Amino acid sequence: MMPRWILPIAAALMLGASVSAHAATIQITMENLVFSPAEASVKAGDTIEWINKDILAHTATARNGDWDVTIPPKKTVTSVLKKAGMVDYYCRFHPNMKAVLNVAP
Ligand SMILES: [Cu+2]
Repeated sequence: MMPRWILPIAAALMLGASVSAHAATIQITMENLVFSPAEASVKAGDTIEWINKDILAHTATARNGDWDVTIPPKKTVTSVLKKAGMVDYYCRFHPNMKAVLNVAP
């Protein structure tokens, strides 16, 4: 039996693949309460791999409300960026964790 969270991730990956043949996967790491890189330039349709190396849960929460990803301790969660724009995001549990995604169309 697959864990329940596998299905949405698999669906998101397939969706991302169909958006663009050139979609890339970008890794953003959360370690010692810091997003790295703090500023990343990506493209709409790209997949972000959110890698949490901490023993605490983190979120990647867009200030404009577009997305909100929760990453459990020591886990990796993927999400696909659908909208272009400059997005400030932060962690809801640790508001000092801040970073920027520059999403090109
Ligand atoms: Cu956090």
